[in-house]
Amino acid sequence: MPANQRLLRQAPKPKAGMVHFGPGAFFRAFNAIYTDDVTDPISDDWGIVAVSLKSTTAKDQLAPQGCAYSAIERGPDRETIKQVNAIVDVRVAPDDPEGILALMADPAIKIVSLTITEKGYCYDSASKILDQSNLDIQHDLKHLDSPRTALGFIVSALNLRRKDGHEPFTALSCDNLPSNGQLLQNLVLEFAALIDGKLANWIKANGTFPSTMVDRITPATTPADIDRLAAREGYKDLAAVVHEPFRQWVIEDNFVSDRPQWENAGAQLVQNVDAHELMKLRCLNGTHSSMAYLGFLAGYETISEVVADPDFAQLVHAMWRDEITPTIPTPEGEDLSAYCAALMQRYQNTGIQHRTWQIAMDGSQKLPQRILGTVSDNLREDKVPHRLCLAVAAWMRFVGGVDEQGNEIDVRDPLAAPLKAAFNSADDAEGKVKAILAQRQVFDAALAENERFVVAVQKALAGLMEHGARHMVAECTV
Ligand code: CS2
Repeated sequence: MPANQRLLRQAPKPKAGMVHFGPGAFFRAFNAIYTDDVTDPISDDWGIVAVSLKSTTAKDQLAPQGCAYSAIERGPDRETIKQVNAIVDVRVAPDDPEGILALMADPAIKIVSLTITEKGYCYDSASKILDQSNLDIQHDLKHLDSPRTALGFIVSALNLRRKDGHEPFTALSCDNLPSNGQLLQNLVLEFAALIDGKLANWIKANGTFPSTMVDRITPATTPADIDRLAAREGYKDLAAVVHEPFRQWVIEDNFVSDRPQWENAGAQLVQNVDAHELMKLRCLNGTHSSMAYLGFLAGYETISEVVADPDFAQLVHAMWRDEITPTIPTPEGEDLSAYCAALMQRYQNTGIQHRTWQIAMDGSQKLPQRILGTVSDNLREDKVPHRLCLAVAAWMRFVGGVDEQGNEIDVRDPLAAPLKAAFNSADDAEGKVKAILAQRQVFDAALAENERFVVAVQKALAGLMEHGARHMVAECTV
């Protein structure tokens, strides 16, 4: 069945006011929908130019459809479909970096937003500073006119705006990182200072980098989703996305100039996002990653399958109750136990097929802010969070690359090779744990050398290797 280009092209498009890096499923199911919901295509100039840093996939999917696509909202027993028209153009950075820089230098662009995932920030997650050993960063520092990284594009475009006498755009990080705006600002300033100290000072004085908390569960779209949509609607939409009904966007209200009225679609504009972000990263992403590794090892394919196992559901409840919520302040307007109860219902949504393998990706970049910070806070209170330690051990077993049936695991992680080598450098759990804890990009020295933590993870890994994930989860529920 051909793409129904006529159907997807009918809507008028707003003029471009934003550039967005990272046009994957999450952005299309989240930022683009919030923007679509509040933008009048005739009178508002909030169209989004979406930019991929590497892959041509988003362009291949969106461009033939005039950048329109379907967002499929799936509840446990109901599906609704919305056509989204917020994207006005889609580009691939390596095809035309100069053209993208020229666009970003244009004062009509008020906001540059990012969903580039943790590794897109090219930083050392333990020390939080720019990773100058990253080859793309090295390239961008030398070739500012044809960058490869989001940081390179932002600094280069801000440099052009400064030279042209324009104000900066607001740089809006929408990735799952604590104080993501502050982190982005620090990295941009560090990068800019390596180019020109005056540029760094100008950005510091004039630019803004609001932090945000973003939340909507959005699994990768599958061919079956596209076929099901085609059977229902009569057109084949290669750019379609599937998402849960829930969404939450908390944004620090600190923009250089105007912005879409996202609050009219329910976004919360606040003075400080940090408590919201901590709650979301630790309660949601922390248990998501725990379920991803333990669930994958136990042979479960999706999160809804994982929480259908009463032992796993019990484990997650116990993590929230004893190990996670005691470490976080309650954000204004939230109730932590209601938040966690709602999370469990979201995980149970069988309309959403969120694969444990997908969430397990890039664990080396995710673990510090999702789980290890919580572990450290517990240890500071003289408590050993055994369930989170079991999740850390499951991650170690996962990156070891062989599942409980002896099959190879397709581990996707920038540190996959050193982690696998560390796992294989010893025969027993004690040695494996020591070798992996020595990875300073993931574990800070204080945690890696905490004896109670080391022993808890060693015991958990030994148990996983001997008895398997299901057994260990059942042991850990009380
Ligand atoms: C997930 C997140 O893939 C993952 O690592 O934990 O993408 C999660 O679905 C979102 O953060 C929910 O807002």
